[in-house]
Amino acid sequence: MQPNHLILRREGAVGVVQLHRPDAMNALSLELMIELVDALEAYDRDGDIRCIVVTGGPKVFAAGADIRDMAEATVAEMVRRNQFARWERIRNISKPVVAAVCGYALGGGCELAMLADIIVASETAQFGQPEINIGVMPGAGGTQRLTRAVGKSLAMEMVLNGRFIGAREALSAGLVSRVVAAETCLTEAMRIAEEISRRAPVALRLAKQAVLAAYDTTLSAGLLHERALFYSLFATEDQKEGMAAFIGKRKAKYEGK
Ligand code: DAK
Repeated sequence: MQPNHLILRREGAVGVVQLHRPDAMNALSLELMIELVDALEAYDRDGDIRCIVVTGGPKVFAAGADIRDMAEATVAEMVRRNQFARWERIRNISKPVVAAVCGYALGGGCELAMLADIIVASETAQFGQPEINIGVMPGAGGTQRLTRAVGKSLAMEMVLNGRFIGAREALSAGLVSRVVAAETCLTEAMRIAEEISRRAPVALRLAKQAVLAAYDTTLSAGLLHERALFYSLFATEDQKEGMAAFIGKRKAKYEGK
């Protein structure tokens, strides 16, 4: 069944999810979030997909959670909705995810972009956590992931004062990995995703896991974790294939085995 607020397409081994709620700045309504998590998990299970791209429209990635969904909610209702579980499922996507961000990535939109593994920003991108302007605060990782990415002082300005940062500032602060012209943002993200998708699938997933572990382990625990994952890759056919291909001066053909 086609989702209402997403456009899904695939190019080779890259699965693309485009947020599409243009009349509401791609606000992440409850329905959109259900569709988004389902789509990401479907790509994660799909043996033909090796990398995922998440994008929005040319003017807005996503302007946050849908304020209308939350405006009248009580604590009990928010608890019952258990939206954190849904966000957690995005965090658990095991294949690499690249976000292509044009225009506003605000509140939950910025948090969604930060759940991606790589952010490609267009010159027009604006990142912000403006929840303070509507009497709340980030609720899907903004205070944690943003702080880890850009450091305390800038994160505080963004969270306490609703300051937006543009693409260049996001690049120099370490929030995004590159800035490109608006017209080429999705193409560039697709190019990176396509390149990633040619690499050994099991190694990709474990390498992603290892980098993410750096967020919440000590260096010693992280190094041990990395070592165990590294050893385990010697049980894969892809490791034999990759190394044999290098030595044989030919292109490796990875099967994800
Ligand atoms: N929610 C609902 N509608 C939104 C929206 C949003 N976040 N953002 C924009 N819209 C709607 C506007 O109401 C307007 O609708 P109509 O009036 O035309 O029906 C339409 O999109 C166009 O918006 P504007 O007329 O405002 O357009 P402008 O170009 O003037 O301004 C803007 C664009 C993006 C600067 C502005 O719309 C804006 O400031 N939007 C709100 C940004 C914001 O405050 N975002 C944070 C929302 S709170 C959680 C997980 C996540 C979250 C919470 C909990 N759990 C796991 C529990 C996240 C919370 C948030 O993100």
